[in-house]
Amino acid sequence: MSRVALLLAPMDAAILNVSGRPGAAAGPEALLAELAARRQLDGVAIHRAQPRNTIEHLERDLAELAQLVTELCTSYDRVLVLGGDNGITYAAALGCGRHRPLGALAYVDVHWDLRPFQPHTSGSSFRRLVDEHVIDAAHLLPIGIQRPTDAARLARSHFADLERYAFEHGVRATYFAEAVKLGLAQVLVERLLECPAPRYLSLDLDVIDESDLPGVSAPGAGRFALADVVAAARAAAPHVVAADLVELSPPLDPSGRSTRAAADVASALLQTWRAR
Ligand SMILES: [Mn+2]
Repeated sequence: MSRVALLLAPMDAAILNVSGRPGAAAGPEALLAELAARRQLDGVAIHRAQPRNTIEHLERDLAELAQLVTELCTSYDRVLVLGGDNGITYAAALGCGRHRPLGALAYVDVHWDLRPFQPHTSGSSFRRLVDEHVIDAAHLLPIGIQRPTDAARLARSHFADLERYAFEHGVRATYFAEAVKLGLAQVLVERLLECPAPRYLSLDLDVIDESDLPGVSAPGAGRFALADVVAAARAAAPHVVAADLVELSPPLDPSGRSTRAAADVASALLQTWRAR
C-alpha cells in the first residue's frame, strides 16, 4: 500500500495581490474535517504548514512550504497538498521537483494563472515555475482554460497577454471546449502520459460547476460537472506522485456544499492512491 501524506497549506494572501476575494485559507481545515467525517483518512499522514499568511511574509511562507513538500516527497510515495489559493502550487511543485525533477505538470483550471510574479499572486504559479525552470513549458499542461467569447471582455481582460505567453513558450494547452469534447478524464490522462514521470497534478476547484461548488475565490464561466472532475481525479491519480487541490473558500459558501464537493475530489485521489 502506498504511503500517503496530506499537507494543509492555509494560505490566501497571494489573492490580495490581484485584489481578489480571500477566504481560501479556511479551505484546508474545512476539507480535513469533511474527510475525517467520511473516514477517508485511515493510513494517511496529516501534516500542517504554519504560514503567517500575510503579503509581507508571502515569499518566506512559500519557501517554507516548498521545503516541507520536499521532505514529504522524500518520506512518502504520494503527497496531496490542500490549499489555499492557487499561488501555493508554485511552492508545492517547486518542493516536489527538488526531490525529483518533474517531467509533467498538468493543471485543471479555467484560468491560465500565467501572470507575472513580482509580486507573487494566486494567478502566477505556472509562469513562475516555467521561468524558474522547475518545469519545461512543453510539459506544462493546462486543461479547461476558458477563452472569453465576447470581444469586449477579451480586450478588457489579461487573457490575450497570458495566451500569448503560453503560445510563445510552447505550453501544451487544452481549452475548455476541447476538454469537454474529448472528455476531461481521457484528455488529462492522455496529456500526462505524453510526458515523462514524475508527474504532478494541480486541481483548481473553480473548474467545477457552481451548482455544486460556488465557494471559490474567482468563479469562471463554463465549468465541468462535479462527477467529471471526480472521474478525472480518479483516472489521473495512478500517474501522479503529488497533487494539490486549491481555491476552496468556505466563507464564500456557508452552506457547506462546496466543501462536500471538494471532499469528493480529494477522496477520489486518496482512495485511488491507498489502493495501490
Ligand atoms: Mn487557478
